[in-house]
Amino acid sequence: DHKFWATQPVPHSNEDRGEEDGFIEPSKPREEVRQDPYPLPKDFEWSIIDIVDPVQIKELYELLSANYVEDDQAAFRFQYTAEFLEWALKPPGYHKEWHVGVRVSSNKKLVAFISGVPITLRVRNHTVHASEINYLCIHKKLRAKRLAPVLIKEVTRQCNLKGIFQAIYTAGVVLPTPVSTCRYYHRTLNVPKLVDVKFTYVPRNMTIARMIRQYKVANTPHLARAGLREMEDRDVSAVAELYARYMQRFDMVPLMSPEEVQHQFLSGRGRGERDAATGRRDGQVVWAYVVEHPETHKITDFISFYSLPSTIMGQKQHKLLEAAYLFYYASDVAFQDGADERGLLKHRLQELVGDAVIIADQAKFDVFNALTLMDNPSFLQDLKFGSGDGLLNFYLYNWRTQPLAGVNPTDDRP
Ligand code: YNC
Ligand code: MG
Repeated sequence: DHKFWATQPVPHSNEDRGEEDGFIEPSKPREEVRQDPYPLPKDFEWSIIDIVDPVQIKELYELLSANYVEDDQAAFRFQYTAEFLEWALKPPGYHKEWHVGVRVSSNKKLVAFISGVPITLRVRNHTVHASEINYLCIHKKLRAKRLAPVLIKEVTRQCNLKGIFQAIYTAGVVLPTPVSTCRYYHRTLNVPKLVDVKFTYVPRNMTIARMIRQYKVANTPHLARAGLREMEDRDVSAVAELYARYMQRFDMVPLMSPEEVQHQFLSGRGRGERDAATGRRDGQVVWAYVVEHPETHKITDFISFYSLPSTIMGQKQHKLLEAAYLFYYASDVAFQDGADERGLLKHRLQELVGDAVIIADQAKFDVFNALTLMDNPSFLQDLKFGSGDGLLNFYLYNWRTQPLAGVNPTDDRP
């Protein structure tokens, strides 16, 4: 049983979702929201983390790199970079009060964190102004002390004070009650390293040499001649329109203003010139490309991915697993009548994401990851992504809706 979650405005089972989409608890006027912070155990104090301050971002980076999410075997742990955190936590309209830290009172050491950032979601036919909750982390020495519920209630209070009463969050763990569940898929790039660090293995009846050939990718993107190029500032409005139109296909999507498009796809592109060999920039977090039609100069497609390395634990030779994650994409092929039925969209997405895989390989990523969401299931297998053992559950706070098309975690394995 869930002592904490039982008290929260979330569906307690799929039968508890009701007929009509909408809130579970009504919003409150600001003066009715609790005004004082929730009490912490003695010796601890609340601390708003100022992400603009290099000292504080480093403290957060250090807390997460030692204590954040690990895989089930405790072989890999996410290692968010300072640049990544700055990108993730400072979207347009962010509130510094939603970056909630806990420090030890005596020495001010940062020992816990939770964050929210504003997001506008469309859930089926409703627009929901919500908070995206992420980076909940408690130092390993303070686990299982019921501190997580206090952090969650405090960030909820901070959201409520800004007039936000709904949230979206994801977790590997199953809580009451996922609105959707996705599986992770992995596209091997650096075969020898992934085998060395036991991210993958050489199957029986296979040799490493054959495996290297199997996962070899081309040197240059196939759509280069069709107008594939890096996204630039001048593309923001075209990409925002293409994104908005394409995302109409799905039941739960973030709606993005041009400012948000600029932030999500361009603000994390790093500093200075791209490295001649890898195409990477210093501190680059996000890679975004568009296809500009050679004659009409219309932006017909866009594709993006981000960099999120993991620490490899207990390994001498390799310390860091360089992983690229498929992010958003869109293609105007989707708007042609019958494109889905004729397989045109599937083919185009295969080219587009296949090129992202090539670019990531050039940029020396070891693996390219994707979830079974959006149109991903249509091309994952053809692009040699293999199903992983990780699942990601999606949750909505204080919002009722029927479960969303996703994956049944028990029957989607090939
Ligand atoms: C989790 N991931 O079930 P019950 S994901 C939510 N999300 O409560 P304690 C979680 N709840 O079951 P610990 C959770 N994990 O008794 C556990 N819980 O009702 C619940 N790991 O608390 C759990 N980061 O403090 C139980 O547990 C209660 O010391 C137990 O701390 C948990 O960011 C944790 O995986 C996860 O750092 C902090 O294990 C700790 O174990 C840790 O005794 C490694 O807590 C890092 C890690 C989680 C990544 C993420 C999304 C978080 C969403 C939080 C919910 C947001 C709700 C919406 C709020 C805004 C509303 C508005 C407006
Ligand atoms: Mg605890």
